[in-house]
Amino acid sequence: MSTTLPFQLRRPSLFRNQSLVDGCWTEATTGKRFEVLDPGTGDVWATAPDNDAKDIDAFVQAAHTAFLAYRKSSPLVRSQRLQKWAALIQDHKPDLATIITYETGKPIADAMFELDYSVNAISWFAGEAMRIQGTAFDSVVPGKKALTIKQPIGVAVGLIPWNLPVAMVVRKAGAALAAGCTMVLKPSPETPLSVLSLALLAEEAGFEKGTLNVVTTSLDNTPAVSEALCRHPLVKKVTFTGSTRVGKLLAKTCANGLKKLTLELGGNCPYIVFEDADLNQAADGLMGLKWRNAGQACISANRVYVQSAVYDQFAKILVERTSKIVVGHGASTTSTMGPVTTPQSIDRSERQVEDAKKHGVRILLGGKRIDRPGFFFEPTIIADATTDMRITDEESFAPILTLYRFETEEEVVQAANATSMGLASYVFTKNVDRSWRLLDELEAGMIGLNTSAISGAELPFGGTKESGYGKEAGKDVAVEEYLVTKAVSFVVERRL
Ligand SMILES: *[C@@H]1O[C@H](CO)[C@@H](O)[C@H](O)[C@H]1NC(C)=O
Ligand SMILES: *[C@@H]1O[C@H](CO)[C@@H](O)[C@H](O)[C@H]1NC(C)=O
Ligand SMILES: CC(=O)N[C@H]1CO[C@H](CO)[C@@H](O)[C@@H]1O
Repeated sequence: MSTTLPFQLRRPSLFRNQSLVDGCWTEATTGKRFEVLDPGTGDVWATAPDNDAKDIDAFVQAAHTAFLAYRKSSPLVRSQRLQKWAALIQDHKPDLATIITYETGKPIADAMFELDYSVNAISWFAGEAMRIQGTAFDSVVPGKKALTIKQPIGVAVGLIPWNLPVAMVVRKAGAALAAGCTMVLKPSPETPLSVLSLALLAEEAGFEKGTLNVVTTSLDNTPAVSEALCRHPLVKKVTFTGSTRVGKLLAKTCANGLKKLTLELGGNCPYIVFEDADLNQAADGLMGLKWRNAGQACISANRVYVQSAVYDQFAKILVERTSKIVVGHGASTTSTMGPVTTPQSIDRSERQVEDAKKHGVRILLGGKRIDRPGFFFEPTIIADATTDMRITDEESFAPILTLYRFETEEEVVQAANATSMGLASYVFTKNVDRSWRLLDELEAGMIGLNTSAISGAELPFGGTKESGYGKEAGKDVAVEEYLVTKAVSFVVERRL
């Protein structure tokens, strides 16, 4: 690794590569560090401290000490600091986008999209901070009044994924800080650096030391570090975005201490296009949803169901538009799609395409890894997919778009629901009656009707079934995840 960064920042001091505990930038006790790769070249471009389970107590203690003061802070102060944090992220967008791009591989435009989402989300949580309220009402028992008081639950742990490292920090920390909780964030080993820069900006926004702590760790130490965080007695809440497999392990670990848990897990989302849909609208939505982040999002479309009468026409539109995608390094201004973030994604994509071929599909576009340094896979369109192929059950989490043909509404509802997941579903139709039926029948936590843009701070984000539980945005529900409701009864004078 060279000692200089492969890019120039407008503000070089924004780059941090040490852990943040109690306002101090620190190394792991062992002094070990792990490597961060640029998915666009495969080269190591930075390192970060490889904390292990023994380092965890210091992070949690710092968050707990900070909590004792922060829980008493005025909602107005919390709100103002969140607004300031949003403003600082806005001011540092080009630099943050560059760091995100070198960690995740995504094009700068995708990183900017993530940052815009993040700025909006923090502003929105800043508003929520001032609207946390209990109640006061008459008891059913005469002579008694009933009250509820909302209080922050305590130290929260955020386990952050690599696909949207900044947006996922914001969605968790925005709600926690609004509620009056402090946090320990554990970024994914692929993307620790954007999270550290974000924590620096939180500090500059006025959050006291210990309010937001960041523990970096390698892939090898991730299971032990996550477990130590979940088992720590001072941790009261854990929020995780990632795979269903890991989510189930965390639920088991958290069960020991009965820790409150939010799980945002796998998607395997259906995208349904009826023959009466506006095909251009459906294609626009899919192009944005499927190719952004090279398909690496839990709400990405994994199974695209198209009604028979428009199947060939829709496939043609998709192939035409997808052929125009320019795959390249995320930092190059001409790239419209970057690499996938990890080499494992390439291997999985190859296995999925090979398996699909055995089931007699037609590969309309792509289908192979790209022979160049870095982790590149061609934007791939598979037609005539079958229900028994691997990709039907397994999220692709890669730039693979899979088309299924269907005849009737009943048939497509059954097919769409026939998965253990239930995150998002997308429906394109002009039939109002059908829209209402599908809103009822699709097993999903979120539905896009004639749109693929379903994620916004104002709407509860989260799934059903094995996509997890808990909500990470939306009025009342998101901040509620970080609150406890205390019930108070008191006796008043009985007047006749
Ligand atoms: C990160 O920090 C370490 C020591 O703290 C240093 O040796 C290394 O060169 C730094 N740079 C990068 C890009 O990670
Ligand atoms: C879906 O969008 C189309 C095109 O914008 C519109 O004409 C149609 O009314 C919408 N359908 C429903 C059910 O809202
Ligand atoms: C309301 C509805 O039709 N739900 C169905 C969704 O699909 C699953 C699996 O095919 C069925 O079990 C549900 O009844």
